[in-house]
Amino acid sequence: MDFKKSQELYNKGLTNLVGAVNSPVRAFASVGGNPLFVKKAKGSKIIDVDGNTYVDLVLSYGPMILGHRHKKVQKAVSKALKNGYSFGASTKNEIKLAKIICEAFSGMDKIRFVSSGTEAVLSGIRLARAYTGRDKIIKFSGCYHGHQDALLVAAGSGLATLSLPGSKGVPEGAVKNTLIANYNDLESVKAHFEEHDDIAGVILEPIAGNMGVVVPQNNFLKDLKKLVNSKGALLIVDEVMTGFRSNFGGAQEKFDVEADITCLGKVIGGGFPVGAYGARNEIMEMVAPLGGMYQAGTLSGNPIAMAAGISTLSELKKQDPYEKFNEIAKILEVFLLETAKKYDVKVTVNRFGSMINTFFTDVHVTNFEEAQTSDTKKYAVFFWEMIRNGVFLPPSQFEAWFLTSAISNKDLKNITKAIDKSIQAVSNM
Ligand code: KE4
Repeated sequence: MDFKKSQELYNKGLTNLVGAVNSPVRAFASVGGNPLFVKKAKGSKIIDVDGNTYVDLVLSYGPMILGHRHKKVQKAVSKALKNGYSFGASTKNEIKLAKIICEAFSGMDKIRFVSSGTEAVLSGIRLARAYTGRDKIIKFSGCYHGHQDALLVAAGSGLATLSLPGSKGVPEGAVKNTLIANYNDLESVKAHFEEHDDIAGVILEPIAGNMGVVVPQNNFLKDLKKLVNSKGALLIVDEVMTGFRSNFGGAQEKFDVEADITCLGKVIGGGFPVGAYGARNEIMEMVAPLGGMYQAGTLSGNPIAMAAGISTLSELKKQDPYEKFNEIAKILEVFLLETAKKYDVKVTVNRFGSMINTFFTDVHVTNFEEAQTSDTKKYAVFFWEMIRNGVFLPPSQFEAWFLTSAISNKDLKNITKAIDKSIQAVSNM
């Protein structure tokens, strides 16, 4: 397997693109080596510019749940293109996609489309503040909600202290209203409510997918919702990654917890730029043009993206692949654990629906601190061995692997073969 053309494009890309990428994780910084450049994809496969074919478990970090270039989506997009690309005016398909999504989320009467998950979350945060008249927001360490200033934070010295900017260019003022709690630790949330009476909302990923996969333990989500609402604050559930991934609708449904505000992205655009936020009427009616909370977007509700979203969700509803996802994820989990045992490599595996990943640690990972016990050098060796054996994983330990309904039994065989060779490579480090 050679990566010569990717290397050439990488060197060329360095001239006008920062790190030759348009999103940092694509630079492969945490696994070393240079990024692969993709030529095309179809179904469960992705093909790089050197002609190497991989079973794709990145799926554009979630959106390609039906696999690449699904015929129904391709047809819907081609049809939409014939009518025009963008109008700056409303279209019928925005109503259609809004209806499909609101019917899938019990807590959502209305939705507003935007063009990315970041935009969905920043709007959701603003909405919580507009509705409650309060300023502070609690987020959980290890959860990622896009790159808005207020949520690019690092924990202060003690958890209860105020946050510090987590990125250059984020002023202290931008994070002074952001508090950090520990995932799966209700006490850490309670501590903030004891300290502050101006908390507008608490935001979390219902299944965390940005620290590797971390699943809520016991009744964490239910207890959190009760606590948050008892304090007059709102629960903002960031389903950008989890929405329509583990069931048709939100992961919140799996835990029988109804968000006050839901943020969406990825799958609802089927690979085109779509984000969204939604809530019950009394909250959404705060949003302009009905209410005083301003939010806008030139390409919001873009007709091509709407066509992709409608066809993706309609096909997903028809396929109902969720049981199949659970079965495949279980097979991968068992195989990973057995293979790690065979080669005496310490791993733990977390999964939920079509999201799974392995940590190179023997710690059961339930929060970011535990996730950080994973040996990222071992992950780097594992990643490149999987690449060489035809499987494309996220180039970072702290991401989720995604399943597509286009995966075949042959793909599964290739993945398990690759896992065996890759875990063996880790054991020989
Ligand atoms: P975007 O702005 O990237 O569309 O969405 C931000 C976002 C919000 N909320 C959650 C839970 C997310 O996972 C994301 C984005 N996820 C990353 C993958 N971990 C996107 C990949 C990337 O940054 O290139």
